[in-house]
Amino acid sequence: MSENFVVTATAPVNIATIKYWGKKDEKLIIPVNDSISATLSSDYMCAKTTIAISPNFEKDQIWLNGIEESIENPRLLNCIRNIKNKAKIGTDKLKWKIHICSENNFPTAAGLASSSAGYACLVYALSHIYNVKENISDIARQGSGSACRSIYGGFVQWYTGIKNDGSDSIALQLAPASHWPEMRVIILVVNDKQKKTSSTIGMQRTVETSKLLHYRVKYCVQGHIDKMIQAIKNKNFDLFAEITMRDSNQFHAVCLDTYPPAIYMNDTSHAIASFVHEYNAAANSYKVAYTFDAGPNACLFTLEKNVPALLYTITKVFPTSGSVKDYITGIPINIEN
Ligand code: 2P0
Repeated sequence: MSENFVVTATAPVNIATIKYWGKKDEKLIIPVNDSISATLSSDYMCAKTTIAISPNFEKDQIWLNGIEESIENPRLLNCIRNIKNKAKIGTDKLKWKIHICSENNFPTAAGLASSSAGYACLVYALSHIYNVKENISDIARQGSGSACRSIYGGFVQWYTGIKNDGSDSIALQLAPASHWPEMRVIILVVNDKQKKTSSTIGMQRTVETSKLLHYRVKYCVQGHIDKMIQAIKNKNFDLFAEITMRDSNQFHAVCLDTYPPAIYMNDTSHAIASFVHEYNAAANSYKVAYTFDAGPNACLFTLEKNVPALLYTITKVFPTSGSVKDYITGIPINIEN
């Protein structure tokens, strides 16, 4: 692997069922609470990154979705530096300039977890170029917090950790996708425009202004984490669905408690949430659960047996919504050469 000076990797997004929102260390990206997510199959929603190093390149350069961007991005430079510090290639090659070309096959920064896939992919590709074999989730975390969870497939927990240097703030797999192969995700794309308040700015403002966040972190999240682990372990969809929706609702309540408020859900998002509750009530059981990230788009978790009837009803109730059906994956990151 150390002789590969061009590498292409793909990495999928992950969808949090227990949300990360707020940092206790902005620079190291250490979260205020643990979070749990499911990594999707890389077929539909993924980032693809090609990295090359060469003695013939004159300068470091990066292109995102075909457009050249400044390489002077502190998080990006941090990831490159951290990987190079662990590199197992000749020192001459460490001096070669780097070209990075990254693209998403889904809307960037529309609250569809694009940064999670982007930085997971970047750090993974870098680790192959520079021949780094160690755990890289703590490096991916320093690119974008949620990226550390996309390093693994299936159901993943990102631990806050207790060390000040963030070295134990890492992601680990709770269960592989094969543990619960019936689980499905349906994404309802409500709006694919770039969101007004980035997650980074939004959560910073929340930490500074929301008392509700402190209540959430002190009294609620650990309970959600414990129940979510139990739900995944026992394949208990009722519990999984209830906790997923409760945590999403609390996260958006915290966003609303932020001052000025960070508003991510719109009228259609709320209509989808109401629809889910009505759909479950009519069935007298949990058939589906919603979760919303920092944007209006809905991620619905359901079981394979429920997908046909659910999709049929969704297309009747929300005729213009674009939807993507996806799976929880066991192979989070692919390397192409
Ligand atoms: C999550 N989100 O757990 C939550 C839920 C959005 C809502 O992780 O500042 O893009 O780069 O660490 O990772 C979005 O946060 O923020 C996010 P940074 P990131 O998936």
